[in-house]
Amino acid sequence: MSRKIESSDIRRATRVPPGQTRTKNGRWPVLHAGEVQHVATEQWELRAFGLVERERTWNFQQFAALPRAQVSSDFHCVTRWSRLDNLWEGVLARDVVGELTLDPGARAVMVHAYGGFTTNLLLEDFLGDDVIFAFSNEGQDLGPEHGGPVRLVVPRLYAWKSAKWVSALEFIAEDAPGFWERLGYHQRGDPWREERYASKRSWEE
Ligand SMILES: Nc1nc2c(c(=O)[nH]1)N[C@H]1C(S)=C(S)[C@@H](COP(=O)(O)O)O[C@H]1N2
Ligand SMILES: [Mo]
Repeated sequence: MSRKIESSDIRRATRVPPGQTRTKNGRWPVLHAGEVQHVATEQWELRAFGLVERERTWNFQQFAALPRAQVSSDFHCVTRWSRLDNLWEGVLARDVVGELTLDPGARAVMVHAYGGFTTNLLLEDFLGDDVIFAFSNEGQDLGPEHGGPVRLVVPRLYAWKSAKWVSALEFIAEDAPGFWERLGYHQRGDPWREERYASKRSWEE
């Protein structure tokens, strides 16, 4: 049986962050840089490396056997659409990290995706109780356009942190910019604080 988790944002009096507009009738835009990645479940794997005691790789079958959870959460794209009340099912980031022994020096994670996309998260954000590696949305397996067979979902940050076609977790000592962050997007991306762009380019800091 899978645990049910409600993202704390679901209980806010105001659900739509500043500068955002709700998508109508459950519409779910498809957005990414580059090409849709077609990764068959038989090929898919998730690798954990960097500041871990032992590197680890799960194939799809092994990953799907980890404890399951369902997360209800909102999804906010920095291009100003928000899709409320998503039901995701998958494996919590906490439970994935529970399978690893992180080095005490690990402070952040670089999430890698098939196709070369990357995005960075502080460990405290990655280990939020609502962060999930999702197989499905509203009971439907994720198609390739939405990041299937497995995507990350980080409900409390802008959706560019929710890497589709996730392939690896690299644990690192210092936060470092990923794909969009290097192009001027905010290092953290909290939609409630409108952390859309970095005030300075990260390489100038
Ligand atoms: N691998 C990968 N994941 C990605 C992106 C990307 O370009 N590549 N774009 C992000 C952005 S900007 C958004 S808004 C969401 C969109 O997810 P969706 O297409 O399922 O709505 O995916 C995120 N994950
Ligand atoms: Mo986005």
